[in-house]
Parts: sequence; structure tokens; C-alpha cells
Amino acid sequence: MKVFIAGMDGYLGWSLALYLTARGHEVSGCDLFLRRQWVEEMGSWSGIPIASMQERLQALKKHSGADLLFRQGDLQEYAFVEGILRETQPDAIVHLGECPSAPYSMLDVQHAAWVQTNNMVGTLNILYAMKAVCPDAHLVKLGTMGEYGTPNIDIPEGFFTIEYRGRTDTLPFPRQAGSWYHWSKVHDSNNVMFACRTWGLRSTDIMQGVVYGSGLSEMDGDEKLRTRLDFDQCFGTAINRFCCQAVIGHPLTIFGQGEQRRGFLPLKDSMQCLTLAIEKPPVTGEYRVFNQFEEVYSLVELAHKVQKVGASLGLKVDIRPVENPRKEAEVHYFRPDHQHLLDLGYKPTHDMEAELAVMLRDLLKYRDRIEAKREILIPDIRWDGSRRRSRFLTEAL
Ligand code: USQ
Repeated sequence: MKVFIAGMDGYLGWSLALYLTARGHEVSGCDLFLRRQWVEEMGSWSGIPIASMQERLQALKKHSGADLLFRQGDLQEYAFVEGILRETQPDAIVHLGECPSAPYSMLDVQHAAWVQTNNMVGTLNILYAMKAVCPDAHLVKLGTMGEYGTPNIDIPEGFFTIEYRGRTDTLPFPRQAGSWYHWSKVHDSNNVMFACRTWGLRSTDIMQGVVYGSGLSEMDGDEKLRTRLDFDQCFGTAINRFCCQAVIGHPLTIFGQGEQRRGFLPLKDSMQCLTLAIEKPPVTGEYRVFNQFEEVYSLVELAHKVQKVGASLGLKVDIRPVENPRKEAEVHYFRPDHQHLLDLGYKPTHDMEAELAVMLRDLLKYRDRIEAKREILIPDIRWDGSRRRSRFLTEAL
């Protein structure tokens, strides 16, 4: 299939370009390289060094023979979006080209407004360009499990059937996002759903959990094929941060009580699921929602897993709760469905400890790069709008 990836330079985007190319798909993509700038703005860098897009594409060509079409451009500019879809005529568009960070969006009004504008305008431009150029293409849109928040009831996949005052309907499940970023994904979901209903476009909206992992087998053997791995407070996700902390002997920073529960999945499972969604598209006019994660864990459970696997590699890993800079439920019910991808053939990895061992070994090679940025590991972006470094709450657990 011809697959266009918006946001091809990112953690998921570059991984997906390699994964799909290895499976014989014809991949093209675009990016504005903003992720590189945002991480720099946070005073950090990718723990794993990454090559420029030009070097990446040359390396990919050398190893696979594939010559990927890539254009640098801004999804907020409609003419660019329509032009690139005309040029590539894709069967599927995977939209990963958004700002993915909750803390970044909570920094101040400028960052909140920028994240929401960037994400929603980019998605609207893609919807309009699809309608004009390739109305039969399938939009695989990256949403987030965080759209649902943490309601005190089970979470279905997008929709639920409800009886109210004697009448019954199937409606979108309520969204209760926990940051301006997560709300941008909710607004996107509504817009994508409306475009499918109104113009007959087709889309899969992926409610993805927190992804972790330092790479894919498709990246082995050439450093220029590696994807980024962030560990700063905005762009590093929980497990990736824990593993980076473990390799430099920094305590694992559980926020608050650490009983927050989230859906997690390894990078390779994220790739497998996105590929299934691409290869098995919905029918014309259908808007479908997948909850995409492998298993639900609490932060404390995860930290203990990293500690255990770290110990097997000779690392002494402490776990120390810090003041939670976020406003979120720290103890709550969380039972989301995740059947749709299993029905399509998703084979979950299940062996998280093996994945963690791979990641820790990988990161040990780059210990110096992480050590050099040690001071940015404690969060200071607070949900009340202030900026103050969190204090440790207790000694090591
Ligand atoms: N957390 C810690 N310690 C840390 C970092 C995070 O305890 O050092 C906690 C947070 O308080 C939160 C949980 O871990 O309860 C997840 O935080 P995160 O930073 O890993 O993930 P989040 O901000 O929710 O965002 C990430 C991605 C985002 C994606 C989302 C999926 O950055 O793009 O949408 O995961 S989900 O969390 O399921 O909404």
C-alpha cells in the first residue's frame, strides 16, 4: 500500500517508516522537525543520538533499496498539505504530526494555545485535503487513551450504548482529558468523526496508551537508523524516563502515590497495531476507534519492574516518589476495553521484563549523554501554571 506518514521524523514516525518499508509498503512522509526544537527548548536531547533526515533516508536506501519521498513542511499550511497528498496519492495517511506532550501544553497560555492550534489545524487541513484529493484514503489518526481520563466505570472503545429516560442510543463515550494537549486530541476526535459522517471519509482513531522502548530490530546494524528516545519531563514518557534514570543511578521519579494506572505498550507492538489498522481499513464513511495498549499497570508496578530488571544487569535502582506536578487522580479505577485490535490479529508481546532488559542494555551505551542532562530529570512544570521543581516526598521505597 501507499502510506503517507505525517510526522515521519518523530519517535513513532521514523519507526513506522522502517517497519512498513520492511513489510513492502511504499512509504512517503513529511515533517517540520519541531520535535527536535521542543526537546532543545526543554534543555535536553535524545538519549539515543539520531541522524538527520537526509542521513536516515540514505541509510534506509542502502539497507533496503527503498527510496522514500520526504518533504519538509508545516501541516498548518493548507497548500502544503494538499500539495503533498496530490504528489503522493496515498491509500492510507498516518497522522503522527502533532505535539504529543501534556506538560508542554501546560507551560503557559502561549504553549497551550500553540499546541491546540497546531494539532487541530493540522488535522483539519488533512481532512480537507483528503476530501479534495483522495476521499477514498484511510486516515489513521493518533489519539490517546488520555482522552477518556479516569472515569469510575469501564471504558469502551470510543462508543457505548446507553439507556436514558426510557430511550437507548449508541453515543461517543464521555471524554475527560487531563491536559490542554489531551483535550486537543479530544477536539480532533470530534472533528474526524464529523468529517467521516459528513463527507464519507474513513478513519481509525487510535486511543494509544503510553509507548516505551528504545528501538526495533529494523534499526539494528546502523546507528543512522535509530529512532529518538527522550527522557525530559515533557517528551520522555514514564517507562522511558525510568529506564534512563536507572542507567545513571538517578532515583526513579514516581509522581505522587504512583497508583495512577495507564495502558502501556512496547514500541514494536505500537508498530504492529498501526500496521494492522492500515492493512485492514474500515469501510467508506466509517469512523472506528481502537484502544491501543498491551496491558494496564500502575506506576509503582512499573518502577519495581525496572528496578528488578536493572538489578539483573548489576544496576542499583532506587525508587523515590516526588511531589506530583500534575493534577490527576493518584488512586482510581481503570478498566478500558481493548478487544478490537486483538480481533484484527494483534499478538501482544506480554514479556515486559525482556523488553526492559533490551532497553536498559541499549541505554547503557549512551549513559554519558543522559548523565550530561541529569539536572532536567526532576519535573518543574506544574498544572497550576507555576514553575517549581518537585521535592522528593520520601526516602527510597
Ligand atoms: N509519571 C510519573 N513519573 C514520571 C513521568 C510520569 O509518575 O517520571 C506519571 C504521570 O504522572 C502519569 C503517568 O506517569 O500519571 C503517565 O505519564 P507520561 O508522561 O508517561 O504520559 P502522558 O503525559 O499521559 O503522555 C504520554 C505521551 C502522550 C500520550 C499519552 C498516552 O506523551 O503523547 O498521548 O502518553 S496516555 O497516557 O495513555 O494518555
